[in-house]
Amino acid sequence: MNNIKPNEKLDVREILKDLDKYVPRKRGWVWRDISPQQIGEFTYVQASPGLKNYVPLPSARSIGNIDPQPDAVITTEIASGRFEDDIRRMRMAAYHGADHIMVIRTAGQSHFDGLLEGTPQGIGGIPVTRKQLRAQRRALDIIEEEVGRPINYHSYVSGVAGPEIAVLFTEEGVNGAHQDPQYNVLYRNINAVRSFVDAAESKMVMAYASMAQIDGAHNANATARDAWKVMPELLVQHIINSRLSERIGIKKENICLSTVPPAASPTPDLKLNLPYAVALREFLSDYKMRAQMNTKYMDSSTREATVTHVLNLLVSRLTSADIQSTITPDEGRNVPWHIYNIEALDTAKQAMVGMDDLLSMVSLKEDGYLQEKKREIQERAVLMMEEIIEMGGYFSAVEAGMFVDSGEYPARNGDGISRDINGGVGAGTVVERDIDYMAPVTAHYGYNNIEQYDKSAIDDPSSLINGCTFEKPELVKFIDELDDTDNVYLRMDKTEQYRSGNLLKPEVQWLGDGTITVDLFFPIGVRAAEAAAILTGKKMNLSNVEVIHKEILHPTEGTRIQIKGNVNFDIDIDQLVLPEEIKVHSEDEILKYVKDFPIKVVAGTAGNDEHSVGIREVLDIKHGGVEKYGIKYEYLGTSVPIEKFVDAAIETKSQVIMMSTIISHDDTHYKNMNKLHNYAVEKGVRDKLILIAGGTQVTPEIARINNMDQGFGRGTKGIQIASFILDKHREMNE
Ligand code: Z98
Repeated sequence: MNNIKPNEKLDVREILKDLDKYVPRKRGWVWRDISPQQIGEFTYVQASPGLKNYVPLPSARSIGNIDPQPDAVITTEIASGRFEDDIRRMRMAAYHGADHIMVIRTAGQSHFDGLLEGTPQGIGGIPVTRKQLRAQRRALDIIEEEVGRPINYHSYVSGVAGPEIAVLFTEEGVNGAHQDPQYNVLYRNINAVRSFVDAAESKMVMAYASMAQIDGAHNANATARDAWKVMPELLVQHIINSRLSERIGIKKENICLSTVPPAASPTPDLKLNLPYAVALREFLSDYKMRAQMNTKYMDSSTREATVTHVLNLLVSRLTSADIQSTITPDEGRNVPWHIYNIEALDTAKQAMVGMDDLLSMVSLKEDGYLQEKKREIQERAVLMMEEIIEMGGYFSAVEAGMFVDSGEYPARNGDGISRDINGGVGAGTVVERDIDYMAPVTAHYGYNNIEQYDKSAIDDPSSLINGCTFEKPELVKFIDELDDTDNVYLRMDKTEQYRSGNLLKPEVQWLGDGTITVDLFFPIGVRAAEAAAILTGKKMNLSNVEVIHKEILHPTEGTRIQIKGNVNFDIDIDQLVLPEEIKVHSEDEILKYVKDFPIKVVAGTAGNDEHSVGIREVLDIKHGGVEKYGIKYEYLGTSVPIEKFVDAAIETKSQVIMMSTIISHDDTHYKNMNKLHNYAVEKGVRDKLILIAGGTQVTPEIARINNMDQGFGRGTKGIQIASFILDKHREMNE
């Protein structure tokens, strides 16, 4: 199982087998090994070692398929509701450069006051249960071997069950978590005292497990009316949580600020975001930056989201990012699509590599607007901190509604979030520890009074009970499934035919979901276009048709619409007819061969055929025709008599004839091929010539049946023809 190969599917049933006995391989967060890399002729400065197995960026095709990896850990959030499907997406993500997989807990799981067990299906996330965590960590243990780089697994430690979750995460080898009591207080209305006490315990456990901790300041961004107005408060929130974490014992290198550029274009993006980023990094330089995109200003346009993402990445490169998060436009669509995870990862990788070592060429100005604005943000933050202290501290400040007010501090609009210190979920549940209180567990915050039982156990309290689950995984109680109507086995049985059978369906998030998108344009205004799009989907036999994106191109001239819907058919893999695979050699290999054995081609369009565009494309250097690979050619023009091809080949001492034959009525193309072959035989040169026919109706099979050495159809590239010529020439001269 651990030796999975790239050409084998990950078998989720194998991962679930004997899961009760699986122990994660390691604990703790892993940063990338940052070091300059020489890849081909390029040197990358802000870089990390390459992967064993990967999928490079599309354009790498023309750059030796290189896949340079940037310095920052790259995150993707994966949680479709079904962890078994997410595992496959994680593997795809790892191949594209993700080494931080965040799983989102199902809608508002902070409201749960205990742990869930089994594998129920989630909504907008997965119900993070022990079984799901263990299965996913086990899958990642395999995937990280495959790509040759550690992969960090991450979720959230929040809600009134926060400490229990921190313990669960430690036991299951989770490597990072969001933990910020301010999140509980402000956004989940959990009692403030309870939240800070729980945070102390949770952070202590996370420190023990060397987990990376990410704060929740960015939620102020997402919640505020105008996200750029809360910049001073963001600094305050970061400071409160990171200092708390440090005091409790989390190593500075594992304390990460969740920083989000507060504005997005059409605001003057960089004029707001860059001074903010500089202010933040200057104030909190001891800690790590987890840079995430601004989700508040992300809509359903993938194009717009990508531009915002790239501008955010520019800010990261002009300042710093230790973790570069990627958020997908799914946020605006409420459908987690595999493809958008991968697109966002590629955007991050491409932009970061593209902006490698930027600061060796440009620098941030040390005077003027940038510095003044930075200072202004910092001053506002310091003033806010001072006022909080004057008010009597954090709890009083929250009560007074100091946070997420729509005014830019010190301006106040009186609409901030206000929480009563005695109110909220879990109010009144914090009690002082009794004088003889004792908890014989590893990683426990505060007064524990071990010495009353055994002084020698002070540094190792769990020795009093022969070790706890942190040291002895066999003590962990593994509960498999609690719900016999909603669990992974039932879900997998339902889709088994798509897993191990020969059926296939298009998919966006779950195996066999049958969902597709269709891009449409209607020459009409948006309301009518929307209705027309839905009807189009229905007429295409799609079910559950929904508009997921619309863009006005002109109020009356036209609207772009994207719909999604489900297909109700299966594709039988055994019935698929796959076109013949055309082997290609590398550019260098062909160039070298042709240098050693010069090759000449005569080419033209046959008989009465005047269609010369296709043949020119595969001949001329401009679009990568055979000329690009050192092959010389003699172009005979259009409507070339068949005999002339052979006579010209003899005359010019060419080894290859490339005959284009587009016209196909009356089987002209078949006839041309046979005529060419027969004439070459008649002239006694057939065994010395490579005969190639090309054209829109030509397939390799048709050409070979009709006595050609090979045929090439629509979409052929010069390198495919050059590769064939190389192989055939080599074979003939052996
Ligand atoms: C991110 N997905 O930051 P619930 N704690 C903190 C959080 O920021 C969040 C939760 C807990 C984005 C933002 N953040 C989502 C500090 C959520 C989640 O209540 O179980 O959903 O807690 O990557």
